[in-house]
Amino acid sequence: MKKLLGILFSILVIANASAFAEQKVLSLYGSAEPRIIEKLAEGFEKETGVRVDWIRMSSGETLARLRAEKSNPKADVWWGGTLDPHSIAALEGLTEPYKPSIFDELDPRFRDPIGGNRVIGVYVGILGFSVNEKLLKSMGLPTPSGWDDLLDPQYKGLIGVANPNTSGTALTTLATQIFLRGEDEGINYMKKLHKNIANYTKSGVAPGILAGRGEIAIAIIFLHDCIYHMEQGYPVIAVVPKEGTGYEIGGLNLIKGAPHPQVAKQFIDWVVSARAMELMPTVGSYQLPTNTKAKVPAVSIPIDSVKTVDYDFAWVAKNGVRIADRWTREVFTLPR
Ligand code: S7P
Repeated sequence: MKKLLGILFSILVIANASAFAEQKVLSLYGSAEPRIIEKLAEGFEKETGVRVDWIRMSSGETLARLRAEKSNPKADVWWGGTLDPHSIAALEGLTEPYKPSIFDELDPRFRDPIGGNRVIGVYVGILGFSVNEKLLKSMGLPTPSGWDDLLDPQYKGLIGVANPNTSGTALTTLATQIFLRGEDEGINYMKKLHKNIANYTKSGVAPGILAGRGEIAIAIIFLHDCIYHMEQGYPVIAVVPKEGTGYEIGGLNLIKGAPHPQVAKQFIDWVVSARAMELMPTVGSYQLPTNTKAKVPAVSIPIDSVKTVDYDFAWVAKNGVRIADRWTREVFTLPR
């Protein structure tokens, strides 16, 4: 009898242990397109059995959420979205440095942009214009080839970009003008551009959809999103601004006080692997992978083929909140 009870007890312990293992959960905030986050969540679940609960928010929105949850963090990892709001979060002590186990596989130019493994770089994307040429032609208007062209009054009400307070794409746009012209001239440029803006969206990619539908003619977005929209049949083309342009590094962060720190580190180690990065183009996500072993999608625009501004990620980490605030006070409030 004693023996039988012993066996029953062991069975119960094993059953409990496996039930516990099945319940492992990762809480993920993602700031790239939902289809990409979903694909990565599925991939991780398949390999590890860990359930991934994820939410998609724009980069600036996620930063605001982390600030609000500082004393009681709800999420473990923040993956994707532009680096700048990730870096601001790191400087504000909302995240923790973590060096992935396969750090050496990541491209040294992009893996640790602000130093100290405070934000890990997971992909690279080039900023530019998604242009609905058909619409412009029907209006007898030329295709713009650079930033200065966008200031021409002929494009009044035809240009879309997001709001830099919510969108990492838009903060990249603002910082790009500052790196091209200096801070005051960059703000002046944004004031002039403001006159031609149809509307400011919350999410960075939204103006691309509006251009695809012909609701506006020119969207300032990342060009990998434009390439995806072209594949979806929208009549848009990708334009790299001739004066030079900005670029993003996609961010990856371990959230300070993460409820599931071990699983969080396991996810971070996995999501920087070549096999995880190669999942992205399977759902039309054509950023350049930072893992040097990952295949680069054939349709992606190589960063070395583009004239880029000297984008200082450490500077934006320190000044991003201030310049977005300046934009709100000095640009957004102006009449159009
Ligand atoms: O997923 C595509 C992508 O362009 O979206 C991110 C972008 O920042 C969108 O978020 P925001 O709304 O914050 O602008 C990019 O990181 C990513 O490449």
